[in-house]
Amino acid sequence: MRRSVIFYNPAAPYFTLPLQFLALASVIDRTRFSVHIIDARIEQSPEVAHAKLRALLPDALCVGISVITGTPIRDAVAASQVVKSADPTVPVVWGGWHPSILPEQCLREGHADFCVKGQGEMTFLDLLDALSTGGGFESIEGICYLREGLFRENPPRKFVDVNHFPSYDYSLLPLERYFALKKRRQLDFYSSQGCPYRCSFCADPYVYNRRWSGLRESRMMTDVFDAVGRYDVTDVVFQDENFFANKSRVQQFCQNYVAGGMKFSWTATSRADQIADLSLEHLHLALRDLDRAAVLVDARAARRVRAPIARIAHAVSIPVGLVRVEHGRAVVHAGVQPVAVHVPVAAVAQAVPVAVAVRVAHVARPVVVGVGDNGVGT
Ligand code: B12
Ligand code: SF4
Repeated sequence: MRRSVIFYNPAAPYFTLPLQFLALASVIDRTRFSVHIIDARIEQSPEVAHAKLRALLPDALCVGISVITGTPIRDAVAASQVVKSADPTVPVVWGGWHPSILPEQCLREGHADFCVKGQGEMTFLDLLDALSTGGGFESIEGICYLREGLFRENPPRKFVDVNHFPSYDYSLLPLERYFALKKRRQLDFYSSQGCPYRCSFCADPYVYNRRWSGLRESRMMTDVFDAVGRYDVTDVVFQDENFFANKSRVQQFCQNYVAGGMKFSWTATSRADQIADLSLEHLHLALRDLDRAAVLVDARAARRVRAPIARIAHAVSIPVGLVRVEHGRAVVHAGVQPVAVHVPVAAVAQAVPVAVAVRVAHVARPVVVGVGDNGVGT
């Protein structure tokens, strides 16, 4: 009988697709293991998600929980406790950004049996092998665990080029439910992993050690355009840490987007200086369908980015607003043409010094650029 691998996404008020589970599921041999994804975000309540989790435990080889720092930790802990109280023999694996940064703390709190650090695909595959065959864990790169109270951190796993991984199987998710909750047919897509920069406020340099790898243009194009057509998608959100890290990849994507007469809108994040460094020709190409744009910037970086923003505004002949985030509040910057912006209040409250995305109201093709307190950002 196939054992089940259960993935659990803790409750949080967002409806972003759980791409991490599509990434992990893409490498799992599903003739050996059956994969179940429970996303507490799309369930009526965490309790309903916990009931689903409990019901799946009898066949479970392990439960993988994805954890980012902040409020989702509360339900990550609750879900781990559900597993431990229903069947303490089922191993709980925590992966994602938070356990990648603080694995010892996560393990010592007693909620996880294993933490997976960084890129999860190959590490999780090895862990599944060991769990299903009763093999040892000492040789599995990228995992941490406790043995007789001692924290064991195995050597790090070598970062794998994302082109080695299969395409995501979006049919593993109830996409229509996500579209309904998002109120648009918006698809999240991950076209690259890691980031070559090291902004002081960011988790990326710790987790990916400044490595970056992106899908080759041809693969990216096929995967994105295929998903858009198959699921009748109107908006694509690239959830890459740094979509623009490789300029020629982006240029080719834009060219094919235009040549293919694509109609979907797309959003991606970039370091502000990557945008500011674009040639005028490429700025025009990138921003050609915009009717306005906004740059959200930490107050301390406002002065430094004013000149590049003025240059962008001049080049594209559209209103470009600069929104300062000051003491947790968004302020439309004087002297720059104001635009109507909707900044998610919760995001702004946490935005100092981290830059966050801004959605520009009534914009056909929104551009989203953020800047951190050291003049750079995502
Ligand atoms: C989508 C997103 C959001 C969405 C939804 C967040 C959510 N809670 O789901 C929104 C816009 C709401 C958001 C908000 C915030 N976010 Co955010 N967000 C992202 C983003 C851009 C994409 C996530 C994604 O889909 N990744 C794609 C998947 C494939 O990658 P992955 O999750 O890393 O998964 C891989 C590995 O981590 C691992 N893995 C992951 N889970 C698991 C589980 C198991 C069992 C295993 C084995 C492995 C594993 O394997 C996967 C494949 O390699 C990431 C950056 C990024 N690119 O990851 C930031 C990121 C997660 N966000 C971050 C931050 C800081 C925030 C905010 C605090 C920002 C702010 N100041 O307001 C808020 C609040 C978030 C919260 N605490 O609830 C940080 C988190 C750092 C941390 N310590 O956890 C990140 C990493 C950005 C960064 N570079 O610093 N965010
Ligand atoms: S903030 Fe953005 S550009 Fe800076 S290190 Fe993080 S992902 Fe890279």
